[in-house]
Amino acid sequence: MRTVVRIEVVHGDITAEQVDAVVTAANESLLGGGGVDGAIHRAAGPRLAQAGGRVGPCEPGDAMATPAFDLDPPVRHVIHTVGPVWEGGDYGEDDTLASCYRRSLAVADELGARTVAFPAIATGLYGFPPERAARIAVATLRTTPTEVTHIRLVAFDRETYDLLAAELR
Ligand code: AR6
Repeated sequence: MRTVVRIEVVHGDITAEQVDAVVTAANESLLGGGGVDGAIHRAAGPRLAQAGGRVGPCEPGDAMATPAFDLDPPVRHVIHTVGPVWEGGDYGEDDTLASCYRRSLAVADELGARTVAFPAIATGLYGFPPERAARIAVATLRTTPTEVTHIRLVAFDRETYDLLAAELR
């Protein structure tokens, strides 16, 4: 296996991405929540929560797949990953976050997904400092062996966009 060919940052709503798989920043239940998870569940429809309930629960740092249901093609899969709740940084939060990105790529490989969109996992409700999260996201995605060819880092706000763009330079 090689590493990802292309990683780019884009500004916008992840539910509009045209990729094989979208990653959601879920909670352990995989039944849906707020933030990006809420947006993805609204777009995918109620079957997403039912499917999440069947495959979950999911531990922080792990990732699990379901179909994408009502999300528009070409999106076929939702990869649910659970970030760390930020507790100051001394509780393994960095490793858990890196594991979210690694495990999401591994699940994408199992699904045969080649293009994957990621949100800024754990930087919303879970409170992970955005700059530190951007560094971990880019470093992990750059170094993890995978068959995924193209990653789109979807920033919902300007600050996240700028931080990810700076890491990619
Ligand atoms: N597209 C892309 N990014 C988005 C979108 C969107 N539509 N909406 C929000 N973001 P968060 P977490 C950004 O809170 O911190 C849920 O309730 C947001 O601005 O969604 O991992 C789950 O069920 C931020 O940059 O996820 C869990 O309970 C990033 O997505 C909990 O929140 C992540 O923010 C997970 O918290």
